[in-house]
Amino acid sequence: MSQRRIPCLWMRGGTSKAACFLASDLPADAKQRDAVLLAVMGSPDVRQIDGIGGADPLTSKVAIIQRSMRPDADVDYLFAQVNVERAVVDYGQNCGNILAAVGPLAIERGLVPLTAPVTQVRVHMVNTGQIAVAEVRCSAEGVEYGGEARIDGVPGTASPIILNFLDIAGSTCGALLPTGNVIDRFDGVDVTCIDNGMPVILLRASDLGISGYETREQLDANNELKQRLESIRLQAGPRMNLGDVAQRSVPKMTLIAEPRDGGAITSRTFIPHRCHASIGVFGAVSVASACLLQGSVAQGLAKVADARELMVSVEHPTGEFSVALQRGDDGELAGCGLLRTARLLFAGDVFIPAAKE
Ligand code: NQM
Repeated sequence: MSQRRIPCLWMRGGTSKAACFLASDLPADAKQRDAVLLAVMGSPDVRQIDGIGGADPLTSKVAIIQRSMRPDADVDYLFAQVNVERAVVDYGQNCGNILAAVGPLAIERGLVPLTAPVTQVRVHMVNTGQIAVAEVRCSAEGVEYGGEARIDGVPGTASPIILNFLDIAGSTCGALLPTGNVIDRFDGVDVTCIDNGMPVILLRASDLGISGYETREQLDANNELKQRLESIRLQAGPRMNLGDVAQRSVPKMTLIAEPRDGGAITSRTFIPHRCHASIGVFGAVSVASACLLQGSVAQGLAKVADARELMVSVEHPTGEFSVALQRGDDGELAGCGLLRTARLLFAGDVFIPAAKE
């Protein structure tokens, strides 16, 4: 049987990797598009052996872009999380790591005119409806990928990409505190449910009988812990306005403990069934935001300054993630920004069996 070829860029964005497409190169019909994306990644299969996915949720991602019709945006970015083990493609979450690749991607694909030394790309994040502004370093020849910026979870250095977010509170759940409470209790465990760019449930690691400093591998091997987290997640999902979350990749589950490397808080995040090697971008923003909330489960553990402009460093299994937060006149969260890097890894065509369309 013949195969079909689809133009594709394979990119690292922050600490994740994605297959990146122009919307016009994929089927317009959602069901057909999902079948194509599953075939591209090689899902469902724990090894994704018949596709280009890396057998890990962090490398089984897709970015789909097109020129935006919105006056306040240059490109539309639709993120898809392709499940590794199940034939599920989830559009119900955003991904801030892959967002870091979207600015360079839009320039590579000619959707945004190149300006040196910095090209600003206004990205409409279709999954959640907000705008992010990316600053991408460029020369007259194109995107500058090399540079001196370092992010934990990625070896070496690369060109800095600055991401600024305007209004991401309640991105998916409709409110920063979707249950209306700063603390809820499920299965006898106190949690804080928050959405500042990503629906996240924070829990104190000690309340679940662990330290919060375990490795990703230790936590992934702890089936009893994973069952307890899933039970809480399934109960909290509907209360966070997410409906039945059994098949969804949100909310994420973040176990927190006191910082021990000079940061504001220590985190271990399940996304939602496997432990993250570091932490997601919007996941980190939501965790950092919870550290500022009076009465959240982070209170008493988090070490944060009482300032209008502050950096909140979220420690994770492979380092830390710094989130710049601003408070408005009323003391409420007013904006945030952060630094990522990205790299174009491969440009070409990805092949899928013709029958998968
Ligand atoms: O939270 C993983 C990642 C992500 C998502 C996840 C992300 C974010 O590390 O914005 O970046 O939480 O599923 O790429």
